[in-house]
Amino acid sequence: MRKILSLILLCGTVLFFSCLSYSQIAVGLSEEDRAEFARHRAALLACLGDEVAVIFGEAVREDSLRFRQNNTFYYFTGVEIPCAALVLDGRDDSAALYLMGGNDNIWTGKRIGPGPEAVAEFGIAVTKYVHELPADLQNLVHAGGRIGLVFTLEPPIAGSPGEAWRDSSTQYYPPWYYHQTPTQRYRAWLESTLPGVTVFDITTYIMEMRSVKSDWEIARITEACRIAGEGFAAALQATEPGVYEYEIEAATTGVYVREGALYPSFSAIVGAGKNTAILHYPEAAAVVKKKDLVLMDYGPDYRYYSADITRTWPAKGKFSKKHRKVYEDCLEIQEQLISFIKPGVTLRQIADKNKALMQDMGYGGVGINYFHGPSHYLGMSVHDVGLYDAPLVPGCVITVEPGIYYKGKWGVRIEDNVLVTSKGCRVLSDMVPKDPDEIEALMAGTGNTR
Ligand SMILES: [Mn+2]
Repeated sequence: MRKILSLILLCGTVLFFSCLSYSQIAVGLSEEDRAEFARHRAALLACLGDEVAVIFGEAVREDSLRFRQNNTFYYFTGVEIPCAALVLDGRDDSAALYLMGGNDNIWTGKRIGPGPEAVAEFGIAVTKYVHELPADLQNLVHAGGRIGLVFTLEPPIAGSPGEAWRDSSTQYYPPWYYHQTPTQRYRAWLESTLPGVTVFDITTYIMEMRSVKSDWEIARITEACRIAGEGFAAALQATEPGVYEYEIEAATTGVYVREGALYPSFSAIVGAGKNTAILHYPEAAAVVKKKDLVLMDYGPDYRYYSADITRTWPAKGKFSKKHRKVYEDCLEIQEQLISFIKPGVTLRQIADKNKALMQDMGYGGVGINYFHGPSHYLGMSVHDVGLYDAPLVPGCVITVEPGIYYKGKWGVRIEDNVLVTSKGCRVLSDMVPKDPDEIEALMAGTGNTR
């Protein structure tokens, strides 16, 4: 009887937890989600004082890839419908959501339009049709007035606001590629729709808000890290001499998508042999050879929050003496950097410390190392908003990713994601196998991912 009872209990537990994990990937917003987005709007309204701001959502994709909202719009609404807009009015602290109307039952199916369903789903009291936006803005802001706009918009996937869609992108690429950024288009449209109105930038407010993560945001990043752990375990097990680098990527991507991370945080960097020494090696198209190390830098985007993890492992499942020595030194440096992180420290100080540690350990000679920055902010974007010289505060999430490279030959990089706490920091990605013995055990099929 007791056996049957415990069996029932076990089945119940399994069922309970599988339902729990299923509900995590269900489409739609929870009460907690709505409350979080409402807090974000309230915080921006507090910054706006008596001013008005408009935030534009992402347009319909021309490339037929899965729609992904831009980070800023998602942060304030949770809306994943193309061509939406949000108006915040600081004079009465009100918000209005503008949506396209109607369902497309033939091609794309259900789409929430303005009305009671949108009010209930997004928790914004006023919902309207997007075509009402111009007239509403004209009623809200008159000549001589001001309207806030995000001048530095992020690209649809990952990348920090400072990295793409920037008005200064022509300094990196020929100007014909970036004739007009979305921001320039929005701004031009606002200026022609609202003659005599000054359009001002609200990016700074949003950057400050987003650089400190709430518990709700930390939970999403932690979930992204957990999914990464599963993905890397699959990658280790998919590795053997003779496979292509992209087969390792495929094993990982399969796990990410299965776990509800429908986008990657960025394109996978998977390299074997000398490709491990190319920091952002993009092809993932070479064959893994017996004596190679494999380096993978790849994270899932779980419901608009990123993980960014790197691990390095031996193709045949056992580190050579030479590889293991460098791997363990890299790990030692990473552990020292992690123990250095606490409120008040800046990313520049972490980078300086990284370089000093590497030089002390003999990795500063000719042909060795690039000394790339070992840390960047992480959040909705893989290179998230935050300032290089700003003292870290509790709630900041950053990466710690020292790398040791023999230029043109091979390299090791180990990357984890850490949350700055009041006392120091906490590693959010410690479920991803990292200890060399643990990696070898997992590849031999006897390990587990904890
Ligand atoms: Mn990184």
